[in-house]
Amino acid sequence: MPGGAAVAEMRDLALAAAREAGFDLCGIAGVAPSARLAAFAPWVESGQAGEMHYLARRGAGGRYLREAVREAWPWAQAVICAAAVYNAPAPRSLDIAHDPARGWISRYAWGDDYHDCLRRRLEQVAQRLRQQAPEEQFHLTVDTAPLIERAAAEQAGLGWLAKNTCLIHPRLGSYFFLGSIVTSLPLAADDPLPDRCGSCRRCIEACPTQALTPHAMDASRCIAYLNLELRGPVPEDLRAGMGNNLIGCDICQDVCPWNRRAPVTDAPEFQPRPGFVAPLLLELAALTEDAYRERFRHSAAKRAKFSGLRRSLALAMGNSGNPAYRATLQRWQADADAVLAEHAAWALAQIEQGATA
Ligand code: B12
Ligand code: SF4
Ligand code: SF4
Repeated sequence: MPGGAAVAEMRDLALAAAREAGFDLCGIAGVAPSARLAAFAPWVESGQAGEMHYLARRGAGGRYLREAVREAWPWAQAVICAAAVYNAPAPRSLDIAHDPARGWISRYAWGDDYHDCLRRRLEQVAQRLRQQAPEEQFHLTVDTAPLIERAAAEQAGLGWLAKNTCLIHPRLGSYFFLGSIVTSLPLAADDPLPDRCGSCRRCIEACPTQALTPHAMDASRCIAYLNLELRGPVPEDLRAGMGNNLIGCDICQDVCPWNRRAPVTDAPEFQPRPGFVAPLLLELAALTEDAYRERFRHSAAKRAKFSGLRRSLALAMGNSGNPAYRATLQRWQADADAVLAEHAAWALAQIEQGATA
């Protein structure tokens, strides 16, 4: 293990390499137990993770892997946390929420799949560190490892864990991704930033499915869970709240005052692909499965899968109340996909109710 001065140099190297790789922020978190991590077990045990069973994976000793960084990486001494802005200059979801012709794909999914983009950048950082300390361990992750990345990034001084549960940076807002490198290097940790939500509650009040309480989310009610993670039927009491959201949901970030002047990125990989900003419902509904695969190749939006997208399209059509969707919904009502057929029937009932009201 390198000594004091050498470790300080490695810290500087990590921060400089992150900047050169295109990250907007980088900081270092320690791996000691924390109040944030202690909040994980009660959260997952109360069922708020819904069907995201991967979140509840346990280590050999029976504890949740996410409960402590060293559960998954016993050799860990620090976490290098980096952030990349994905905000692009285009409208907010609420600007088109009442357009019956259009649906909403979340901002984070407009460009190329962030998992690949951030991983490439993290690889550049790790490569520089490995050259200087080939005997040390470096585990790179964007989402997939059992690390609560926002809790680590909060400790690394990248922002505060806000009431909408997003990490917000006072200059960048919250439209940024996180990537992390768990390392055996004993890098000195940064200081966290203060919470600046104050008395604001806009996100909590704007959430259409009442998924938020201050600093905590019942993910089983979150629209991003319902349209990206949940595979079966959407609970009926949450369908109307989904509005026209097809992939993810931006509402609690779009209403946040810290995003009002959030900077945009010029990174080519995060610029909106044609047809991703506020797409026409009928245009997406006409995609065959092959055309769907082509359209969403290398996009984070493909997590919804063809069946999930059509299920959300049916709900968006029903929620619009627009009779123009009758023909598509009638066809889907007879579809071999039983979940789609049932959602199409629900949507048709909404349109008929609207027509007779
Ligand atoms: C599962 C998951 C989801 C789920 C569940 C979200 C959730 N809140 O858990 C769903 C599908 C709903 C989701 C939605 C979104 N996600 Co997501 N998601 C993840 C993932 C893979 C795991 C998160 C996790 O472990 N959750 C478990 C819960 C317990 O953790 P937590 O929400 O962070 O909770 C912490 C707080 O509650 C806090 N806490 C507890 N008590 C208290 C008390 C106080 C006072 C305070 C201050 C804090 C606090 O500590 C908890 C940890 O114990 C992470 C990547 C990762 N590996 O971390 C990305 C991640 C969190 N998601 C991300 C993004 C971008 C999104 C979306 C914006 C995508 C979209 N547009 O639809 C939305 C945002 C919704 C929102 N308001 O958070 C980013 C967040 C970036 C940021 N700036 O915050 C991450 C980090 C992915 C990445 N690599 O960039 N996501
Ligand atoms: S992403 Fe949407 S549904 Fe989820 S908590 Fe935020 S506003 Fe609510
Ligand atoms: S909308 Fe208000 S309460 Fe919610 S995250 Fe933003 S500042 Fe915090």
